[in-house]
Amino acid sequence: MARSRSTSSSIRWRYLNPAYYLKRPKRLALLFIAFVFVSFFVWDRQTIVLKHEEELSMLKEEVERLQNELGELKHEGGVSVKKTNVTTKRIDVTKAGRLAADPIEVERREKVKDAMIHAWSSYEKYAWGNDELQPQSKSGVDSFGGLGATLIDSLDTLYIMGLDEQFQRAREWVANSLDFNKNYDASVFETTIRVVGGLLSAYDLSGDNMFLEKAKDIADRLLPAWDTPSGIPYNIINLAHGNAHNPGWTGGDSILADSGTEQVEFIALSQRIGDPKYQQKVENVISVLNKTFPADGLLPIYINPHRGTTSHSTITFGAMGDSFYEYLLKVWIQGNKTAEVQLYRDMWETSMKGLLSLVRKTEPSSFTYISEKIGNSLIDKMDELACFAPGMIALGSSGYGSADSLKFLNLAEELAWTCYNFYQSTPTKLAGENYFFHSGQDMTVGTSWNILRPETVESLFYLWRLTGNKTYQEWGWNIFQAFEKNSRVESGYVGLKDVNTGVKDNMMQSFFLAETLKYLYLLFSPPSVISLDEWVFNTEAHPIKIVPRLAPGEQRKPNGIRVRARKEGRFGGSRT
Ligand code: DMJ
Repeated sequence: MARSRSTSSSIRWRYLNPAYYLKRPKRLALLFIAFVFVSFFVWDRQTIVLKHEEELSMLKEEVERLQNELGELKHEGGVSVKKTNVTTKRIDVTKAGRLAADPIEVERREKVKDAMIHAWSSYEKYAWGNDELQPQSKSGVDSFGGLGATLIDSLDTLYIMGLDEQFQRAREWVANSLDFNKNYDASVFETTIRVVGGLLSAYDLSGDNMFLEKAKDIADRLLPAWDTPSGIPYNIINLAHGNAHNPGWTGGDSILADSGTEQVEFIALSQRIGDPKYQQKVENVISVLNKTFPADGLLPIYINPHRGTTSHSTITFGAMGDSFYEYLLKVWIQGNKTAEVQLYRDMWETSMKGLLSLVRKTEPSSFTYISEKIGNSLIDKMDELACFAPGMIALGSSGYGSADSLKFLNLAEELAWTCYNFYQSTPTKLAGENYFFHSGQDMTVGTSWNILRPETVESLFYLWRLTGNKTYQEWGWNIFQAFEKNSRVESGYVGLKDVNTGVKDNMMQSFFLAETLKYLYLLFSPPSVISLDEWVFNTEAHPIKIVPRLAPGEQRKPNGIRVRARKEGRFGGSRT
């Protein structure tokens, strides 16, 4: 009996013995086919489930959008302040984050978020409502007229990182305490990129109309700056009284970057509130500059606001020139790359030809850099500020045909390597403010401070997004660690007076929270978090949603519906 039980059990187990199948190839084949079939079935089910989940979440978004449009239709007629449920049109930036599986990316992203929490809570504790925090003296300072620059600059970073409580506290301050009626001579450029840009971005992300109302308020106070004989704006304006002028040290001239870096914000504002006047003012600047645009697309940094022409001065992709070139490209992207904005792309491509004429290589290590120019002479100097250029060039490269596209992407990668070495070449591994290039010595630091600037990590972010090369994440991580080591103090983050000695200063620049930490966070986030197909970053790293551009003579009402404008003409004014 015992023997027969063991025999029947061994008969049952023989199916698990590989030798059984080796002797029976037909059964082996059948087994294999069954295995393939079952695997395919399981894989297919999973794919269908995932697809359905995706569709469901898209449908939910669509329902939210439609509910929001319905709400706005009920409130049609101006940008009236209404109690907006910030979740109605809320962009779910973290949903895409669930796709991130790489544990190193997740860990690094969390470390950057910790840095933001440290910077923000120090600001909240010691400088709430002030423009910037002085971490060493644990006090606030109003470097921009008392507009809460750090707070406004931080809104979208807090939002993107999912720091909801902090975002809500900041939102309440903007709603209840932010007052623009200040007898203060403000920089039109700084106020636009930080305050108008920060508020618009907070609006685009949260759907909270209060932010749009505030953006309109400050933009209205800046607008008289464009009332000059040429339309090139004065760079300083009194926020309470509206009288505008240029700084004395420019000899009465306007600065190129200060005059040509308001287009993204003012176009976005016009689109959102349905009033073309902001867009007209800033687009007219480009029309005026285009009338005398040189063949190499390189403009000196000073412009006469009466004649609308440039004065003899430095040509640079660094301080005072930089973001003029950046916005030519970004308005083209913001305008959906349509014929309406082709002029911007054409001007940008012309400027890129000029940029190529400034490109040189160091000896002995062959680092590629962008020199500056005065008259016909090239100056072997590059600002860290010009390290935004690799990102810009990479971003614009896909608009060329394949050969040029590759050429410009290569150039962007070479320049990024140089900028990364601005950091790696110092004892603190943080970059100085500018570099000089002497034959045989590669690069030497000129002005040796570091004020927590973002440009290099900005470019690493774009290059990682556009090439998928993880090397850029490694470089960004190394730079982040150098900030942690040298700049983190008990009450926030400070700059360095000297990148050679590591001696600290006493200022946490608002762009550290707006830009440096945001770009680092996004460097370790999936590309779908603030997708470059849907958003364009202003020069202060505030993401602005790309929406269909208005055709000539069209206005967009607050509900998004496009209508013919009453009497306004072409937004581009006298564009040629
Ligand atoms: C920021 O305010 C902006 O990025 C601007 O375009 C240049 N300077 C700072 C950061 O360095």
